[in-house]
Amino acid sequence: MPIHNREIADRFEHLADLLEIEGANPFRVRAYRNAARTVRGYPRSMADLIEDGADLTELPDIGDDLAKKIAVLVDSGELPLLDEVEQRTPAALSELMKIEGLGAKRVKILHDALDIDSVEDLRKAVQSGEIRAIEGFGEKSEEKIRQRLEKYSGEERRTKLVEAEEIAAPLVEYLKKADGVKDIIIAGSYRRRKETVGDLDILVTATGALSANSPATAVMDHFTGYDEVEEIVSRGDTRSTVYLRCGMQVDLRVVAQVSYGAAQHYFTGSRDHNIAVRKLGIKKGYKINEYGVFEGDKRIAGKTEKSVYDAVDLPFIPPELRENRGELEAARAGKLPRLVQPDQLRGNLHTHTDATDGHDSLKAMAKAAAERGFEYLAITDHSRHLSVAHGLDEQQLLQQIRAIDKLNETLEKNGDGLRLLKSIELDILEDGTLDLPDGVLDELDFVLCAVHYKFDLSRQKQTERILRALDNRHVNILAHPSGRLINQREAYEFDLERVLEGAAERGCFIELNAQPDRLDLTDAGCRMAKELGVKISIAADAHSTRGFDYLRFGVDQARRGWLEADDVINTRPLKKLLALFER
Ligand code: DGT
Ligand code: CA
Ligand code: CA
Repeated sequence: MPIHNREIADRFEHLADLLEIEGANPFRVRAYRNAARTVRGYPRSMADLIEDGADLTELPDIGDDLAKKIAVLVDSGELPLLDEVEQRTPAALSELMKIEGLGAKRVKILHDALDIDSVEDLRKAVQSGEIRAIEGFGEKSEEKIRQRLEKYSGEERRTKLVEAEEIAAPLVEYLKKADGVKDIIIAGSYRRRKETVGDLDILVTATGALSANSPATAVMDHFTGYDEVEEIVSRGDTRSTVYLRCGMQVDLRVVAQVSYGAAQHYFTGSRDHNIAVRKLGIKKGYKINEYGVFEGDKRIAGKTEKSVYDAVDLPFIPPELRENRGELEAARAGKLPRLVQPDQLRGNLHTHTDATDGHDSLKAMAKAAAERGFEYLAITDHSRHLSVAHGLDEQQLLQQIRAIDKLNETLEKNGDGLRLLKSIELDILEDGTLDLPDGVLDELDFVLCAVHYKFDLSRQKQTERILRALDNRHVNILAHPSGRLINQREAYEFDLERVLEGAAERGCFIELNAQPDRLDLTDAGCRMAKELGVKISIAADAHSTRGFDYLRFGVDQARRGWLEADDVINTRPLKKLLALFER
């Protein structure tokens, strides 16, 4: 079986973790992390690319050395450097790094001081009170670690939506090939576009299947015979559950054509939404389940999803809203939001180039944006404080500004319809001041600012730090407002409501970062912003020309947060957008 991109990426991440713990050169560590990111998100498998004779060094962040390592991994499943590093540094230390608040440095200190090699070791050390005695830790740290350990062990593993897509896409292609399969849909949280999914719930209809003496045997045989199936948990005539090699659970149900809409509705959920809809049915004397809407024994609806909603006198409710968070009431009142759609975005307001930690040049990014039909693209490289990303100082930013002006002239001459906006992703320093002086900020079209370090301030200090940054009249947008990385790093503590109120008062905007591991704001955050009158920028935070693909995940999240086109600043034409940046 060929190795998955995900497996390759995991190995590189693991290697990067261990190297970081060893105190290796940060740029070397970052090289493996960047490679992991490239491989993980790549639409074709490395194994296929190699088989086709493709040159892997053409991929972003993959040089000769990494290309060779990938080739060896695909060929033999081995990453010799990782084996070598694991000889020196216990493999389980990289798991410790996954515990919130324990970076490479602290993991190394724990290892050196107390010989802590695993989560279990850490737990014991916390219980015996040994941590507080280590220099630089103290009682407070020990307590924090204890709390985070509790959370860590209790956490069920959910899969990021982007990874679920990578797992689901080939499976769906495979299922389409089963004898007689007609319709196929992935329901559940996947269809509601939740940022993470627990398992995949797939529904199919098939010709011939489910008639009196024709159970869905062929479809089930085909499903359980999928190459990636590691374990068959249960197998029935209409329903089977398996675990895939990657650990993902998949439920497959074969449903009759007459029940397809009811099944879609039921298995899309959420459970709370279903229960609320079923209650509406009961009021009208109907029974609603996954087979249909019934009046007595008579099926009165259920072939399409719309027919289910029709039966309870409601308009169709988009899956992203189905969380029983007021959508039924809104639907009944004719007040469902007209959710923002991907094609309504006219540009992107968060982009990096190879001047800092992006992979592609200014020109390449502009070209890719023009090809997508963007009206504008803001260049927001990092500022100097973020040295690991080669952040720009004042002179370098001025240089970039001149380059953008020049490129804009060319773009205008060529009639490309794209305008580059001059901006920066400015670091918010610990005291809430900004990383570059006002003078140079005056030269920009707008300013994005963000917290990139000192995540451990108290809630009050962090909130004040951010508000102080927004006080600067040059600042327009707060990027990835909570700093969380899904499954990797929790949000820093701060008062989102106060920050949103502060943004509203100051005429600032909040970013919904579309990177599938950020999606920061959350859906609830989007709704809060909308209620408090703060508009959102759905931004790709593109680090390469392919990075614009992520915008759709941002749109998914915005839709879950009830946002309409008007709530999103980058649905506006350029002139109107620029007017919003006048504070
Ligand atoms: P997940 O997988 O944890 O991300 O979340 P879901 O929403 O995909 O949940 P899952 O896979 O347990 O079930 C899929 C859908 O099936 C769920 O959204 C609603 C429906 N469902 C499951 N169990 C029940 C139930 O006990 N009652 C009702 N009304 N619906 C259920
Ligand atoms: Ca599910
Ligand atoms: Ca399920």
